Amino acid sequence: MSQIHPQAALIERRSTGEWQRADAAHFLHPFTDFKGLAAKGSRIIERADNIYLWDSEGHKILDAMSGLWCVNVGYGQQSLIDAAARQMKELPFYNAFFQTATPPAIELAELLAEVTPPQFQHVFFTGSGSEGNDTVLRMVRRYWDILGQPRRQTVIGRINGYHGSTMAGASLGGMSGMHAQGGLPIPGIAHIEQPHWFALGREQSREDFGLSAARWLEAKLLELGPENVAAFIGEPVQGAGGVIVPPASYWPEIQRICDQYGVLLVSDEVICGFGRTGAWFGCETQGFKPDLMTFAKGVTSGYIPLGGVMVGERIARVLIDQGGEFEHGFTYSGHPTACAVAVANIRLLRQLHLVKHVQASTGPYLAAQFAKLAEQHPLVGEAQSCGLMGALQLVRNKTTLQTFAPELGVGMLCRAHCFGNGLIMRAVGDRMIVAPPLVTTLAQIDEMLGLIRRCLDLTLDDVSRRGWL
Ligand code: PXG
Repeated sequence: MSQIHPQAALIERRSTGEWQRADAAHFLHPFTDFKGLAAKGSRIIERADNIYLWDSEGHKILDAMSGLWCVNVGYGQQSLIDAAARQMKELPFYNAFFQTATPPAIELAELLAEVTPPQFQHVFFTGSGSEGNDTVLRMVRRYWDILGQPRRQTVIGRINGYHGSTMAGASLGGMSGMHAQGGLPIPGIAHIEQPHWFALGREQSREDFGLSAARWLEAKLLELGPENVAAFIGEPVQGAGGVIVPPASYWPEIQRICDQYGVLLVSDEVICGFGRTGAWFGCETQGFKPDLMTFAKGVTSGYIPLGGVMVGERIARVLIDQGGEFEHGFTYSGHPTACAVAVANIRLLRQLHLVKHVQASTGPYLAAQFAKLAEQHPLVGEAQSCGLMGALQLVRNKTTLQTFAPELGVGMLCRAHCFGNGLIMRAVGDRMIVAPPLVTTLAQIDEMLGLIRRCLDLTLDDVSRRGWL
C-alpha cells in the first residue's frame, strides 16, 4: 500500500489514565455495568498482530477469543486491509435499495453461494448478526404468508441460545437476563431447553440425551400446533451460552422433526460459520441441512461489520417468484467496503486452507489437549470442543462432578487470572471458553494451554485458600 496519508493519523496517543477517564465520561459499553466499569477503568487495547494483542501498558496478550469469536484469519492480514483501502478509494459506499448494486456486493453474493451448502444460492445482506436474525424472523413469516399459511408465525428457539441483542434477536435467544429487561420475548417466540448434557442429562448416555433433547422440539410443536409454527432456530454449537457441543444424535433428530412437521430449520452460523468448527459451516459438522443460515463475524473476520442471511432455494423461490416486494432492508445491506473485505477474507481462508487446517490438525489437537486437562486437572470436570471452539467446565469435585455455587464466581476468578497472565479467555458461569483465530498453529495451541494450566492452578490455589473445595 501507499503511505498512510498524514490526515489519517487522527487517533492521538494518550496515557492509559487519560483514555480511561474519557472512556468513563462518555462511552456506554455493551453488556456492561456502567458504574462498575467507570470505577475500575477499561483495559485499553491498542494494537494487534496474528493472535496477539497489546494493551496501552505494553502488555502482550494471547487472544484466545478471536476478538469476539470473529477474527478468524487473525490480525494484521494485509489483503483485507488493502481490500478496504482500495474499495474506500473507489466507492466507499453505495446502497442497493433502488435497483442498483455494487461490484463487491455482487461478487460476495456469488462467492457465498460457492462456499455455503448447495441449497444456498441467494443472500440477503445486513450489518450484523442481530439484524440477520431480525431478517430471519420477518422472512419466515413472510414466506408462510405468501404460501397462504399466515398462522405459521411462531419461531421456536432455545433457552440459553444467543441470537443477538435487537428486539427480535434477544427474543429468539433464550438469555433470561436479557428477557428480564424491556419486556422480552416479543409475541410469537417460544423456547425449548438446550442440549446441554452436563447440566441437564447426566443420568442418560450422551446419545440418548441428544435424542431426548431434540424431542423437546417435537413436544413443543405438538403443544403449539405445528400449523402455528414457522421455524426452529439454533446455533449448531451454542457459543455465548458456553460452547455447548450437542451429542451427535441431536441435530439429525431435529432435522427429522422439522421435516416431519414442515417447519423451517434455521442455523445461526454467526459464530460457527467460516471455518470455526472445522467445516465451512457448523451445520456441515453437525449433519443437518438448514433452510436459512444467519452469518456475521467470521465473514469479514471482524475487520469491518457485515452480516446476512443465506436463503435456501425452498424459500428463495417463493419470495422471488410469488412474493412481490419484500419490505425490509438496511442502509448497509451490501455495503461495498464491507463486502470487499469479506471477499478478501474468504479468498484468504481458501488460500491458507484454514478450514482444512482446523478440521485435520488444530481442531483434533485442541480436543486431545483439552481431554488431557479434563483427565488431569482437579478443577476441570468436563472438556468439550468442536473445531477451534472449546469449553472447560470447572467443578468442585471431579469425581461427583459437583459444581461450585454460582454466586462464588469461580469462573470470573479464573478469568481474572487469565487477564493478569496475558491470556484472553471468556467465562460463561464456570465454563472457561476458548475460540482462538483459525491461523493459530500447533505451537501456539501449546502456548495457550500452558497459560490455561497456569491460570487453572492459580484458581485452584484461590478456591482452596478460601475453603471452597
Ligand atoms: N447469533 C449468534 C450465534 C451470536 O453469537 C449474534 C447472533 C449477534 O450478532 P451481532 O453481530 O449482532 O452481535 C451473535 C453474537 C459473547 C458474545 O459474550 C457473543 C456475541 C456477541 C457479543 C458477545 O460470547 N455473539
